[in-house]
Amino acid sequence: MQPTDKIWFNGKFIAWDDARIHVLSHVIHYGSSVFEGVRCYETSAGPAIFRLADHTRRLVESAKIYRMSLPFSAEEINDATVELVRVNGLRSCYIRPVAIRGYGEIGVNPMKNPVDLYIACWEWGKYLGEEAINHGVDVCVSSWTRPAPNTHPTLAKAGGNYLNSQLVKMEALTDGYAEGIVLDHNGVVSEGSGENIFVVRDGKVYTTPMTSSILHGITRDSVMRIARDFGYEIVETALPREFLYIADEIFFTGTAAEVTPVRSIDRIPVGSGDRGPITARIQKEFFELVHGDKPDRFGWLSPVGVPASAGLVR
Ligand code: PPE
Repeated sequence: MQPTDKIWFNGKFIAWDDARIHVLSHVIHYGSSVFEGVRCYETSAGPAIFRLADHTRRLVESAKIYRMSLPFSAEEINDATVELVRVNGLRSCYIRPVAIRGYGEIGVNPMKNPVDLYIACWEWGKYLGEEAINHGVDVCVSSWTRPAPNTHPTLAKAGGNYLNSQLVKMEALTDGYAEGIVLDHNGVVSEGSGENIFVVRDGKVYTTPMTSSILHGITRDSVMRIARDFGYEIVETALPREFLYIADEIFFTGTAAEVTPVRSIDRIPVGSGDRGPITARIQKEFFELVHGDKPDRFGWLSPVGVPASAGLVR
């Protein structure tokens, strides 16, 4: 990770190296954080943040689920995010807002601890590799299961949820795969360790529903809207594991993963074993939209303005 100049902390910009917390902060012991992952893309009109308001909304909602009162409004968080990217003079980056239960008391009850909000950003390339975007990744079905309903709420993007994701990811990597697909407590497909999943069969585009223990991804929503625009039928339904083995095409979506094709599952080739045509079409449209190569017809981009490094604003 390449450090940048500033991190936003509770309304102020602080130096990257000063963004430290005490070892007895509540979050360290009990996983009590909610966070977001947002991307800012380079466009011909300068950097632009992709679906910022939707990410901030999900952050606020994740906090709400955990009875965490954020010390800043959605509007203030949006403004701070834009300002952070500008102050760091980045043309493109990954942005990580994170709200933590901080230092004060120890014990499960988090309600006496302060809630601290940080926003950091840094340059982050392709999540599953450059080659992955063009030719796809080899993945497995994980031996782990996603949290059951009414255990760890998966619609909250909470730090603690990622213990499950880490088990999935480590197992997949150890066994020679790029990623793992996790089943839910009913044994049907949920999602990847950090991505939603789409399956194409007979020209229809399938994705797993909110009731399959997924995070309701913002990239997932973007891809559904793009695919609908193209006239594809979108089917949001529970998918049996073996549906993956007879798919024509499969791809992952996520802020970090963007739109990444899957070329094999458990060493069984998906379709031709390379990126499929519908995946390629959706992926191309996605990248053109995020980079502003096409008019922003969905209103997804928040322009950052002139980078501070250009010397015009500080
Ligand atoms: N499911 C999970 C479990 C998940 O973590 C993500 C994002 C998604 C689906 C896709 O959601 P969205 O980004 O809104 O399209 N995972 C983030 C964290 C990745 C990481 O390694 O950290 C991300 O992609 O930013």
